[in-house]
Amino acid sequence: MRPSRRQLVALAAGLPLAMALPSAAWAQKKIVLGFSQVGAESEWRTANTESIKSAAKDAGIELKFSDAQQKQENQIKAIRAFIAQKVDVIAFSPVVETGWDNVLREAKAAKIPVVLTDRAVNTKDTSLYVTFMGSDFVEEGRKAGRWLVDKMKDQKGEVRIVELQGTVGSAPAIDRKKGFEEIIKADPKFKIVRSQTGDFTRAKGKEVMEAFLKAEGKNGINVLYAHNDDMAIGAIQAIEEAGLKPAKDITIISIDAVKGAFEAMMAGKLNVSVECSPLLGPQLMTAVKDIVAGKPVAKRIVTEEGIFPMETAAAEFPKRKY
Ligand code: GYE
Repeated sequence: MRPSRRQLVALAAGLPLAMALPSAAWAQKKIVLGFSQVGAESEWRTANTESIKSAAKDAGIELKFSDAQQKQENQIKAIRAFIAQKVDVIAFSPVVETGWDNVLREAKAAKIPVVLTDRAVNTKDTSLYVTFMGSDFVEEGRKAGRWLVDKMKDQKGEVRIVELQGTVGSAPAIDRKKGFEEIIKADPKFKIVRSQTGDFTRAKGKEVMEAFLKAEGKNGINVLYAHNDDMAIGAIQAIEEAGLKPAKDITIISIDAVKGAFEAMMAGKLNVSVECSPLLGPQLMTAVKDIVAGKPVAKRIVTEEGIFPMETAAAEFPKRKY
């Protein structure tokens, strides 16, 4: 009997004969993907988890899913467990940017390819991951900034901005701040008077906005820039409880464009949301299959996205998938 192509490839790669499975057996072997998720902090994250789970199912990939509850140590533990279980590919959305080199070196030593989804890591050694797929967060910050500069172009006096930052040390918090500041610094009338983390959650967004309102007084804040919709939605409650009108007394800009943001915009309480798509599941599964098949995968896969001012919300809402 002639050896199959798969067997020849395996033999040529120096793999033991036992691994040169007959092609039928090989075809039946399910790819196992270990995925370490950040947590369940926001509507965005829930949609992202759902996208990954359903795409794995559709692609016939066995998914080992682990929720880190916003803690890096839990993600490191999960990645180590995936290495011990000898999964085919590890994917994760790193909660913060730094501190991954050791565990990624362990994966590399075990010859398990790693895919970054949604958030980037900060490392000098880019050989530690195959690809990073997700949004351009700096550009999202710029879009928020450009919208504000345009909206306030006729405003003469100072524009006092409060900022609700995402999780400290996370790629979206760092980059969304950077992109926004890059744009508004062109005009000194824009001033970020307070900036604090709300950890991407509604509860924290509300709590920190209450503190901002207390510190700055009812007339001391013109604009709220929130790094995600959930924090903006929490803050809207705080603004209403303080007797102010959200989106009128205080202009509110946020990021993600999840359904909750569209509802707030249609209720006239949120001015604009910059889109950030959580639907990364299908492209992740394609990349996983390509990697296992030995096909080349782009080092960076950027998600395409737009911006939705409140005037467009009612028309867009029925088309939204998350
Ligand atoms: O914007 C936020 C979530 O990493 C892009 O994380 C993601 C961010 C998203 O909790 O809502």
